[in-house]
Amino acid sequence: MNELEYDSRRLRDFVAGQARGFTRRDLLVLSAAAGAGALLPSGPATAAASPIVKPLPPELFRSLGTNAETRWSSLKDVGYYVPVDRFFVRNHTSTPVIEAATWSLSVFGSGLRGGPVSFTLDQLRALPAVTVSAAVECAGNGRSYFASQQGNTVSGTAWTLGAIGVARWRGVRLSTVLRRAGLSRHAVDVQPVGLDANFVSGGVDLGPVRRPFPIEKALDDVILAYEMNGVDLPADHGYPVRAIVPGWIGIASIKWVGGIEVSAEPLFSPWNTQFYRLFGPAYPVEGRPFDAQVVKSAFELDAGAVFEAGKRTVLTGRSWSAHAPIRTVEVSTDGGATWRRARFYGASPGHVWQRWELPWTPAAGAHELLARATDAHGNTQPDATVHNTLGYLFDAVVRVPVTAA
Ligand SMILES: Nc1nc2c(c(=O)[nH]1)N[C@H]1C(S)=C(S)[C@@H](COP(=O)(O)O)O[C@H]1N2
Ligand SMILES: [Mo]
Repeated sequence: MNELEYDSRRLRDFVAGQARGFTRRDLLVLSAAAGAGALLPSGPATAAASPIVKPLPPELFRSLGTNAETRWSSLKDVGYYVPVDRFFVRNHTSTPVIEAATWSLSVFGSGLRGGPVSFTLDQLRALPAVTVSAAVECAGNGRSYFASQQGNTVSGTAWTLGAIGVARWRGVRLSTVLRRAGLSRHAVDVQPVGLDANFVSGGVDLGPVRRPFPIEKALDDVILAYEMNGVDLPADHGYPVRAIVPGWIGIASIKWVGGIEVSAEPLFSPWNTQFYRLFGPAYPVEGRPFDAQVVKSAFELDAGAVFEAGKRTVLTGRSWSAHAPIRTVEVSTDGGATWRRARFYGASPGHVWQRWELPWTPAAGAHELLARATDAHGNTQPDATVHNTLGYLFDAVVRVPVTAA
């Protein structure tokens, strides 16, 4: 699927007002009512329950409201896959409690030949299963660097680089489910809908978390996952079933899926109109839609890490691109003055990310570490990312301060 083509087609539909469920006028009204600050999550629906169920020990996570990001230092000496105990969580509201025994998935809409079809968890598990290696990465991963490195003003969760995780997801291909449900050849868009609480922004109830993708992507590599790293999907990651949309921004991978709309007309939701579009001086007033992730790199350490001066150490990290396998990673330990090529190690199933290492013997004092990756299509990381007001797709080289003493 050519995402650029899809995005520009949907942009034309949107501007032409062919946006059932969410119009350009709604967007303008909401944007005016809400203001930039109100684009932040409104917090847990009830004060009693934590928005996240699993423990969030500070050595593994940085808590950010209803969300928690992985500490990169916690990925050192951890294999290719991110264990559930340190996998980041991004919740618009709170992790819901869902009983698998009473749960069912309803597939419905004008893109089916007949009426709605529902599936129990046992029925989904009885369908042919696949296992895929894929990342879930928030579109806002790295957002805080717009402010700290570039002096830009952005709104949204102030992630560093910990809003990504790679896991082995097992489930059923969405194509299998759609065909069983009676897919019509007129279907154009598919939209999973979450069972978590409606998202309220600026006093406006935007309904359940949902975001459409084109039928071409749905039939290509999307799965409905019920296992993560060999165990039942944990509550925070979408139990009992979530979508996994490889290569696309995390919001496409809807958790706690209760329904899937299959439509013969383009679908729109606040999550592809009001949010998850590029707004700002460099973009059209209606914003530029996007779906795919960009190239990024991270060191497996936390900013401010302290090394022993004069002692050889091995810097490690990971780089990733949604478009192609990583081809090279260059590292600078002197603020970008000189660069060395990092050595790749380890298997990379699915080429979701690439692990790398580089020896370094730091002199006493302050240092700035930088890593810059290039993928096999030549996509690389710029020195600065073009500003967008919601702080998405930060792909610039991150400067990591460390010291040796
Ligand atoms: N139903 C539902 N699905 C959702 C979300 C949500 O709040 N509700 N958050 C989305 C966003 S923005 C991201 S980045 C990913 C995060 O997945 P994780 O919490 O399993 O890491 O889930 C997506 N799916
Ligand atoms: Mo996200």
